[in-house]
Amino acid sequence: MTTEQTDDPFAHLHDEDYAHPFSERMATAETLVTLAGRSVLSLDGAWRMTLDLFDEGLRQRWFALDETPPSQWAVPRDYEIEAGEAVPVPSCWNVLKPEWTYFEGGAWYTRWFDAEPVGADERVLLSFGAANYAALVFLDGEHVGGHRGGSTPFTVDVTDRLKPGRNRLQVFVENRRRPDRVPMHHIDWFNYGGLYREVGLVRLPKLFIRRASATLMPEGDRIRFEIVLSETATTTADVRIPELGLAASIPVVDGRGALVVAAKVERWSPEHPRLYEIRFACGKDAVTERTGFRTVRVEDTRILLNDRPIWLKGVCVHEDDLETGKVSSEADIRRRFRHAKELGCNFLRLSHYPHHELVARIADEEGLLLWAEVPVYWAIDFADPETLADARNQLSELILRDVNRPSVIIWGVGNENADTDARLAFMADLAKTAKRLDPSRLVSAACLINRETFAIEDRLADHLDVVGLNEYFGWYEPDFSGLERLLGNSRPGKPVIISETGADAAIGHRGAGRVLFTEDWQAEFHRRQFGLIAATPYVAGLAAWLLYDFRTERRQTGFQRGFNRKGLIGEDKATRKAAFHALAECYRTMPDPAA
Ligand code: GCB
Repeated sequence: MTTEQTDDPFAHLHDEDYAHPFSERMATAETLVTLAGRSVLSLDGAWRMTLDLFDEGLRQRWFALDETPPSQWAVPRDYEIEAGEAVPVPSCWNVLKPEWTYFEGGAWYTRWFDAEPVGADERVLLSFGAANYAALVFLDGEHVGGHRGGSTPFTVDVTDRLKPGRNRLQVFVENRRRPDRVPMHHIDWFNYGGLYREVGLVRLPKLFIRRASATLMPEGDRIRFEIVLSETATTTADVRIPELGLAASIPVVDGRGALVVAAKVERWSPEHPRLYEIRFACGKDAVTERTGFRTVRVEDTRILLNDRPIWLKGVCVHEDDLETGKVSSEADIRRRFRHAKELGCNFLRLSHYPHHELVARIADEEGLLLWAEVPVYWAIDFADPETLADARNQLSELILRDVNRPSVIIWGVGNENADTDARLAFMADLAKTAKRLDPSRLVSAACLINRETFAIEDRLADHLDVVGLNEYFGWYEPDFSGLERLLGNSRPGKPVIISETGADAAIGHRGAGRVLFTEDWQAEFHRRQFGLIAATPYVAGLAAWLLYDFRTERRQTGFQRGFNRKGLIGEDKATRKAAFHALAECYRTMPDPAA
């Protein structure tokens, strides 16, 4: 029985199957639509929001309100849109009111917008940059779609539901931590909730370009174009790169087309981040991309960018802000990159989930290399096929969203996951998914150490191009000699990136020797770590943990007070700790491996 099938006004109190009707029509990577160069009507701004701890709104069907005043309702309800708080979108509710800081549950967002009539040859989509973790979308009282996965974009087709004139849009967003989600409930960052990236409305012709990509082939003298349409049409699409004088027709069969064209391009690189404008057109639709061309591959234990060895001087970064939580503005992203460059970086690891879409776009312009990843973090429920489907979908959405970004060179498929058969099968599946969707980039994960042989050995490594290793010798493991032994013992046979290493420091806390939480020990830690790492021939890069201190409930000592303090810069995003200068000096004086 569901609440839909009865007149009993108390049915919702007893119906534990209330969520079932909303499990249909979920947006996935398959339904994702590129917004590159498209005109999007912004639906950001003031919305109304009501917190909902118990999914009461799904039980009572808060989306199916008529808009008559409460006194007219046949059955009294426990919800009124006007009683909600006025909140901005994008935002995270946790930072809007002190009493909402630790709220984990649902929230009903509502706004109205005016729409023109839908033309006969038109599709209308709602687009969402991200909602953490799951979202259900309702238009004028009808359930129109939903999504799960807290950091990837999705679109919902509302062509058949959109009314000319005023429309009421409601989104139920829910951020409960659960053992079967990706990530699961135990994480070392803050679980911000809400509609925290942009929302918009896009109008497209019925036959539209769902995705289009351009990739430089490994030999470097040909570009492969790929296009996917909204329908299984057989037609042709056009591609043009005006600066190269390139124009070609892509044959499209059953809605999909690919073409390889000879081209002489100037390569994109950190020193010379050359971008080209590409225009794809098909029927009445067109998208414009700005992309760059480069190759990346592995040879023995080295990473080659444009066929030259590169050492990745990097730092990890979270999306975390004292005032906005997980909301990133363009100014925030540019500030992160300014700080990373000041540190001497050519590389950032975007931990531990897909960051805002603008991040890779700006990295393309700035000439920074990126590791982008999905939150397959710690003790995921590897045996659950639904969890795998969720992880696979998040990874696919990330790859399809960023496929034209030359800055992204590595897809990360997991972080520090215990070595079980179920984990191996799960993560091998993700590595295969990444390779299938995008053979042009490298796949990595933060792998494990074999404690018996004391070597970098992980069965997952067979499925990866690059072995990531998080290690904290000198911090969680007091002795640096362990690192020396580990690096000396290991024969990984492929490049290793130290995907994390770091130590906590409270700003202004000083002391000599291994005094934890001092700026001095953090600085010394990074110097000693770097000395050992940079001297190891198979190590091809380092992503130091991390650029800024960040909120996390699990860190509660007097020095931490709800923050992970391994930032090289404080949570004010301004105060550089001694370790910032120490690592900057290491990066500055490191010889160029290509020289
Ligand atoms: C790790 C995790 C990272 C933590 C970090 C730490 O290995 O991957 O998410 O925040 O250690 O500070 O302990």
